[in-house]
Amino acid sequence: MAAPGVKLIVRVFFHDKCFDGASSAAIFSRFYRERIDPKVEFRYTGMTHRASKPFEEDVFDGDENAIVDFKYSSSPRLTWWFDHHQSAFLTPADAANFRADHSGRKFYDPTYKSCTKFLATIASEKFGFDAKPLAELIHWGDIIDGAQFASPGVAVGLKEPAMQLALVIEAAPEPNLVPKLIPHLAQISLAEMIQLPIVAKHLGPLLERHRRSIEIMRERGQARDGVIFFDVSDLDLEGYNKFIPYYLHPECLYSVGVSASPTRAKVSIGTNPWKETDADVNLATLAEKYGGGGHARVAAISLNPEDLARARQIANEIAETLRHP
Ligand SMILES: [Mn+2]
Repeated sequence: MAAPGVKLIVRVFFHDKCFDGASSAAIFSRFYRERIDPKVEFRYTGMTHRASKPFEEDVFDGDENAIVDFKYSSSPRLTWWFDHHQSAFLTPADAANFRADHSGRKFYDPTYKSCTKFLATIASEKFGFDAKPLAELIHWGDIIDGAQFASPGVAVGLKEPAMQLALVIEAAPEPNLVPKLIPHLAQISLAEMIQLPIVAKHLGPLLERHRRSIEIMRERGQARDGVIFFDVSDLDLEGYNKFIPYYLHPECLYSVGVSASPTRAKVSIGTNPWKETDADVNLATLAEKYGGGGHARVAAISLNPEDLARARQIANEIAETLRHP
């Protein structure tokens, strides 16, 4: 506990532009305030997967420093960690550092479909946190991050408040928007979240862009031997809905896409969630060969923006591998 009148500063690093990352940060904050220390000020830092080292030592500037839904750091200043990504450790040394940790505050389980549900479960079971008021958020965190939608039409239709909020979190062109949403996310309903002016102002234009992106993918996507390939790196389309390829080509098992933004060139690889039982390629392992990572069923490789030609080459190689596994 901090001294009377003094607020503890807790820095929370979370997977940025990701519904699961935002809801993990929100649930962590509510849990911390209710079960660890009520006099706390949270500072949120969104993390994106980049080619270079994600955490420099000087970023851990809180009294406590937490990472949720993102890679481990072996920094002694890291005091809390929750993750479920297969590629959670940048190096074997980081993995060894985690295994040697006995703080009881760093948790990893790649069998969870969402960090949201993992964090809520650990907080309840080990720290007596009441996660019941967050049932809606946990339910949707697991559906969205685990791609457990009933059909491609549900995933692409974006009718539910949770789906609309996920769109704003993933694609709103406003820097540092998600840290402004996190303080509300574990406090009000998802229907109320999308009424917040900072969410509502983005929703209309993003839904329109989403409809346009479906048409672009319809024109660009090439489906062959069970793999959909598309290159949208010449367009401002990063953050497109990753289920559109399967909505347009439900017969395909894998998708491989190339996109670009001012900060990176990106190869995205995915498995059709509605045909998952047919899949036998671990995409995280495949991506790791090219310096990327992710989950068994969805993974990505991020390169520097000037390496777009290399990204295209990698995407073509991976598409060829997936056509003939
Ligand atoms: Mn996640």
